[in-house]
Amino acid sequence: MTDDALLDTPAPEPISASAWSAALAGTIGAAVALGTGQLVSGLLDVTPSPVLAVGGEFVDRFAASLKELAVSLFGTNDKAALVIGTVIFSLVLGALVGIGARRQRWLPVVVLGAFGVVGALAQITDPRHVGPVAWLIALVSVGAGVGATWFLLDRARAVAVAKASPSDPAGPAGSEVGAPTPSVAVARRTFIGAAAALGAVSAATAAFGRSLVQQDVVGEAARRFRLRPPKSRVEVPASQPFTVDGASPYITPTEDFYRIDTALSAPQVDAGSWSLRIDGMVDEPFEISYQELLDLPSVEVPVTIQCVSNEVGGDLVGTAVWQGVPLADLLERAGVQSGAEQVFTHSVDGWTAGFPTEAVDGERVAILAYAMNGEPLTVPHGFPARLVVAGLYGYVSATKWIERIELTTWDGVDGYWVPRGWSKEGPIKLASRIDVPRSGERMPAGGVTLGGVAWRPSVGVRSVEVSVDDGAWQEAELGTVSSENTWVTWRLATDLGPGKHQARVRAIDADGRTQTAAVAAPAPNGATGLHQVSFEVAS
Ligand SMILES: Nc1nc2c(c(=O)[nH]1)N[C@H]1C(S)=C(S)[C@@H](COP(=O)(O)O)O[C@H]1N2
Ligand SMILES: [Mo]
Repeated sequence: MTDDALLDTPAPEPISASAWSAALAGTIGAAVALGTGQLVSGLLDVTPSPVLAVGGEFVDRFAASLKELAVSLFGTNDKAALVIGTVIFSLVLGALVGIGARRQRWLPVVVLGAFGVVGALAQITDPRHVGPVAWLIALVSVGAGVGATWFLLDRARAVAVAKASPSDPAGPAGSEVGAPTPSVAVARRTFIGAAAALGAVSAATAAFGRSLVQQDVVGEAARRFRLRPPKSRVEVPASQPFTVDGASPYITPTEDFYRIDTALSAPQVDAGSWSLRIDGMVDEPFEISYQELLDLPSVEVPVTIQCVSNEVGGDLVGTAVWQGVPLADLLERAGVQSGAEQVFTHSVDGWTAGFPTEAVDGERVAILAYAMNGEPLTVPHGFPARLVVAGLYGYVSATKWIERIELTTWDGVDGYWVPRGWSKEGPIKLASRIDVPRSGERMPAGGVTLGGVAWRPSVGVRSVEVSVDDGAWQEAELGTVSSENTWVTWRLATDLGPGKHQARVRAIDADGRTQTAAVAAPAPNGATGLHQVSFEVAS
C-alpha cells in the first residue's frame, strides 16, 4: 500500500496478532536476549554474564532479608532458585512486552533496552570489573531480542491477517467455526515453527555460552604447578577406636563438605595470573603469586569449620585437612603496624570478612590454605586459596577465592554480613550433634548404639553426655582427635526396649564449660540449644 492509498482510503481497522501469540513472541524475544548475553559473554570470556550479574546484585541487596527468612548464608538451592527466578521474571516481562508491542512497536526497544542497561550496569559494578565491553554485550543482546520479538510478531500478525482476509471463504467472522484455510494454516505453521526454532536457539546459545566460561582452572593449575609436602603437619589419628554406621567420619570427604557462599557461580580463578596482596596498616605491603605461595614453608592441619547459620543438629559443619601458609608468617613479613586491629580479607567476587588481629596470636591455627584433604582446593571451596581460622565462624574468617588481606582498624570497615544483621565477632560456640539414629528412624531391636560429633574448635571438647528418655546424663565414649581444632566423634551403646524413645546430647569443652540448653536462633551470632532426636526401636 502506498502513502497515497493510505490517504485516499478510510483507514482500515488495524489487524494485530492475538494476545497469546504476541505474548509468545515477546517471551521468546526475551529468551533470545538472555541467551545472546550468555553467548557473547562466553565468547568474550566475560564473567559474570548479565543474568548472573543481576542475580548477584540481587543477592547483595536482599541478603539481609533472606536471612530473616532463616535461609542459611546461601546454600546451593537458594542460588538455583534465584537464577531461575531472574530468568522467569525476564520471560514474563517479555510476554507483556510482546502484548504491548502490537500497538507500540517501539516498546521492546524501550523495555529490553532498559533491561540491557540494568544488566550492563550490574556487570560493570561487579567486583570482577567487567569493563565497557558490558555495553557491547547489552547492545548485541538487546538487538537480538528486539529483532526476534519483531520477527515473531510479524509472523503472528500474518496469521491474524490470513484469518481476516476477505479471500478466505470462512471470512473474519466465520474463522472461529470454519476449518482454517490453507493460507491460515501455512501462516500459523510458519509462526509456530519460527517461535520453536528461536526458542531452541536461545536455549542452545545460553548453554553454549555457559560452557565457554566453565574452564577446568584446577586441572590447568595442576599441570603447571606442583604442591610440595608440608614442612610440618598435625597428623590425623591413624585409626579410631570405633565407628558408628551412618555417623560422620572424623575427616569429611571433600565432596561431602558443606558449601556456603554468596557467589551465584563460583569464581573460576586462573592460578597463573592470580596474586594475593597484603596491605593496609603494614610497613611493607607485598603481593605474592600462586607459585610463590606454594614455595613458602607450609603446614598441614585438620580443622573443623562451621557456618554461623547452622541450626542445632544441622550439617553446615565439617572437618578437613588444610595445607597452607600460616597467616602469622605472612603478617610478619608485611610488618603489622600498631593500631591495626582488624584482619580484613577480600575475595575476588567482592565478598569480605574481618576478625580481630589478636586472633593471629601464634597459638590459634590461622592459615592461608591452598589444599584440602591432600588435593588443591576445589573451585567451590575457594581455589586457588582461602583462609581457615580455627574457632571462628566462616562468615568472619574463611574467605574463599581470596585476593587481598588488608590490615585496618576495627571500626574502619565491616565484613559482608555485619551490616546485614550478623555480629561483628563470630567465635564458634560449643556444639554437639546426634547423627545416629536420625529423627524418625526405626532401629532394629536388640541394643541401639547412638553416635555423633561435638566441637568447639581452638578450645576442644573434654566430654560428651547423652540423656535418653529424659534420664540421667551418661558419658559417651570419645574418638581420637588430632588436636583441639577438630570435632570429636562419640558413641553410646544403649539397651533400649521396643517402642518410642528420644535422646539429647551435650558437650563439655576443654575449659570445663557445659554446652547451654538455652535455645537461640543462628542470627546474629550462632545457634544454641541441645540437639534431640526421636526414634523407635523395633520389637
Ligand atoms: N568469597 C566468599 N568466601 C566465603 C563466603 C562467601 O560468601 N564468599 N562464605 C563464607 C561462609 S559464610 C562460610 S560458612 C564458609 C564456608 O566454606 P565452605 O563453602 O568451603 O564450606 O566460607 C566463607 N567464605
Ligand atoms: Mo557461613
